[in-house]
Amino acid sequence: MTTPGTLEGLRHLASGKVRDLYAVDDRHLLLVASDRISAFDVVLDDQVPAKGEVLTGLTRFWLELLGDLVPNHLAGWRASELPAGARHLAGRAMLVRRLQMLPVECVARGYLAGSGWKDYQATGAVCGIPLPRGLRQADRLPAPIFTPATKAQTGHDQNISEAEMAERIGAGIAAHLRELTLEVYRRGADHAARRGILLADTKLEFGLLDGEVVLADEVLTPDSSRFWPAGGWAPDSSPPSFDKQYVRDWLERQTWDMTPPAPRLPPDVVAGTAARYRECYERLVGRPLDAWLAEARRS
Ligand code: PZK
Repeated sequence: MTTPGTLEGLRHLASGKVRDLYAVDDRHLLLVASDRISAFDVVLDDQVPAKGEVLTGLTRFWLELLGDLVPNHLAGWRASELPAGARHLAGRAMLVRRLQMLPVECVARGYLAGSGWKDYQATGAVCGIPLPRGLRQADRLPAPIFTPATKAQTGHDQNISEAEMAERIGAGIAAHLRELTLEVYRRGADHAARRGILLADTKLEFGLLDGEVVLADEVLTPDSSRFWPAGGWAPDSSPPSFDKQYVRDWLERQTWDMTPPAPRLPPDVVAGTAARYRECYERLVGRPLDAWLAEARRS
């Protein structure tokens, strides 16, 4: 279906856990979101139907919403805009402009979760940003914070201070990325809250094109962000993620040491997870996922 390395006429460049990247020409790449799913850092053997279309449809929605804030890498998504060998992937594929990627992960957090919670427990701060005492896991922060990280080749990204970020990419660009990331978070969190979803945090990637900062990669998707159902949020807990709740809950009940391979998922867990991804798209975008698929395949 979306096996990496086998797209006709396109050279495979790289694969992440979920997405595959291909060269199109000097100036363009093809970014394909598969139906693969990871949990506890392991890619499962089961796929979640239409998960890739949810990631791509959401990214396209947010990039349009954010178009007045920052230029982005999206160059085409309709079947007619994709390379001939990739038209069958319309809905899950994006033609993107080839950027010089900036080697930092730009993270904004509105709530205390994941590595932010861990750092806070150990130091009372996140990426060197001091926070009030007495915060609990999943607490809302007094204001959203910018917590950059470096891309680790293996394992987890490493949180860094803004000073370290400035050393890597320059103080001017670092300050610009900080403001863009916080504004993307504020707009995304605002929009999601009106649809009953909390945006706990999100990770963005940027690149340069002709000296201009450009928003890249996937944007405000369940794979790059923590979405929590607003109704299920409570401090002092690890709120279930909107999308992977069934998978994690089920895996936690199995006898598994969290090294590959993971146990195969029962059909009802796969179906429940697919329904959650679809619901995530439909709540945030306000339109059926099938409308996105039809639009992408039409032309
Ligand atoms: C780029 N990645 C991460 C994503 C992978 C790896 N517009 C761009 N121009 C140049 N490079 C990239 C992008 C984007 N987006 C993104 N690595 C390079 C990545 C998906 C699968 F294997």
